[in-house]
Amino acid sequence: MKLIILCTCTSRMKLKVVAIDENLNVVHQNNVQFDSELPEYRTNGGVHIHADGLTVTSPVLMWVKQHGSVFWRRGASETLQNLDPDQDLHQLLQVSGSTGSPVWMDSSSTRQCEDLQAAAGGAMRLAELTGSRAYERFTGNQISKVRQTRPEDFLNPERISLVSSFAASLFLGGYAAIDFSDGSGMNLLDIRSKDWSEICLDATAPQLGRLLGAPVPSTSVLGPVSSYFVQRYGFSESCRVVAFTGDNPASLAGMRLQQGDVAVSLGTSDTVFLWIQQPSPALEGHVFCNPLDWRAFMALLCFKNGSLTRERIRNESTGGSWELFSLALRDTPLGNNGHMGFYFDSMEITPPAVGVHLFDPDDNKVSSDRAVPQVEVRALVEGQFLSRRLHAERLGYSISKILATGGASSNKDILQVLSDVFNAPVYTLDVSNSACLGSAYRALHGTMSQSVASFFDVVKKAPEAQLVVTPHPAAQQVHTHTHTHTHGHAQLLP
Ligand code: XUL
Repeated sequence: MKLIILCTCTSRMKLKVVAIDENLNVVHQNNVQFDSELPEYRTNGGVHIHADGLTVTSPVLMWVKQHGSVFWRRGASETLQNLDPDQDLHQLLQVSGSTGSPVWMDSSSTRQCEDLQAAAGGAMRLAELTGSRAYERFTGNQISKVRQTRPEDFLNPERISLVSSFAASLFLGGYAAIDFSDGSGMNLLDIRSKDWSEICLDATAPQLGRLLGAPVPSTSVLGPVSSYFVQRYGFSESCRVVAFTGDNPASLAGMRLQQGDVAVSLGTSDTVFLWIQQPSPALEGHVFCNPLDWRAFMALLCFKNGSLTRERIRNESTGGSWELFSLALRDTPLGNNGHMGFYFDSMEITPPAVGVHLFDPDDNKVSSDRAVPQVEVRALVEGQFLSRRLHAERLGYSISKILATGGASSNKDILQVLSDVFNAPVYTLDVSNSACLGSAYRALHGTMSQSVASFFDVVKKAPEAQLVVTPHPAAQQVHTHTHTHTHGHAQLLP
């Protein structure tokens, strides 16, 4: 086979890999489960949750997720360039990097967020500049917090990477640039000029521009793969490394999302994202630079209580069985006879709320302990999707067709609820792991002459998304009612 494009992609629980050939066929898929296969890191669900309940970190060498940061110590660049092909990477890298990397679930940097917003002239001004008001998980605020609270980790760093550019650095054997798209999740990048914002850099840490290096378009080729990978793993010397990016931008590529399509990812986090031509940032949601076309943008809404919350209710209400969870959805009516729930097991991102809020048909708040298990299952899933829809509509996004991805997109009963709540048909791709596939497509596109082939030309032979479910004819009526009703729970939709 002439060409294999290999890409890795991390999620909170596991590291995944997909390889495609030049005809876009998936020739290999695999993953490493962090908790069970790398028990030495002692993670739970891939992370360490600290005693304050807000700080969430992961061991750097486990290659976790976006919005994480890696602080390289002085001398690390030299280590990277001279990796000994007779040794494992994790042995060689003991000398570089820091111990715990704050990850996207972290919500402990509120003070740093407030300071950044004050420096930028307010939350809306910061959103106008960087695409988002200050968010705790965004890397600039995390860097600020490390500098203030763990000065020993900030002592003379040589470079600061995102987890995406950290992983690219390993393949490159040198520091890899941060791409515009993942760089948009830092509260530091001016999404219009595509350069670091001086105001934000100054408010975050001294010399930060130098420590981050210049950001590059997500389609950039960064250089040849390092000799370590050639000698130890037999990579071809002509293999090139294309800029790595975050999971949501990679998913946009994997779903070949075009203007007008809306993707709903039901994975580690639930996200709603779409391709937009012009940025109109708001106090809610994010605008990122587009990973496929540097002139365009992507809008993103992120919900922290996604799969983990579905898994908790599955464990508590249906004995850990997805079959019984699905049955509960089939056995309960659209609109759940007026029972409604909002489940924020940990501090939610959109909206910033916490706790379980379950309401009976008369709108009285009831305890989850007394709920009938099937009713609770539907209350959770309908509540999650109602919230996704309300927040997307608030930002003016109209949704007529949904492309679903992420782990839960393989469950047709969950997708039926998604379709009913949005009153829109739902499509999926064969591979539910669109972030990984998207990274492979991006790599293929990156290595071709981009003046000759656009991304969409390169992936035009990829399999089309398949229609999985259409909304029930009564869905619009039922959910217009619940929708109006939901607006009553104003505290959950601040
Ligand atoms: C996006 C975000 C999450 C993480 C984890 O801004 O924080 O989607 O990427 O999936």
